[in-house]
Amino acid sequence: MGEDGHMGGHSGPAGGAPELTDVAPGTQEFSIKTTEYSFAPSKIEAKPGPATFVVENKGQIIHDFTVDQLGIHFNVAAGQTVKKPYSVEAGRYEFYCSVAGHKQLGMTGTLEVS
Ligand SMILES: [Cu+2]
Repeated sequence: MGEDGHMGGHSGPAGGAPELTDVAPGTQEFSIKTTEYSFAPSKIEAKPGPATFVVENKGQIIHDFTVDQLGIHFNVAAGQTVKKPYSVEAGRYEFYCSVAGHKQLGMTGTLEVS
């Protein structure tokens, strides 16, 4: 049992008032797929502010998603999808997998925030 089923999503508006959600206005979400040994896409363009990264590991071994300058770092086990909220500042950054050797094998990309 790996899922706690606590997504809390509502669907279907019930009236004229705007729906309230638990997502802050302006929150942007980026879906990234990873495998041995690459990220797709390898270039992400974001706006400064809250940014949620959703990394799906379609490979056979663990990978992670790391951006040193922004304090982003989380592991994604094989076959898992991990979603993490962060905040990003303007700049051009390298993201990569910090598992030993993986960056050298091609697990890098560019995160451009402007
Ligand atoms: Cu990796």
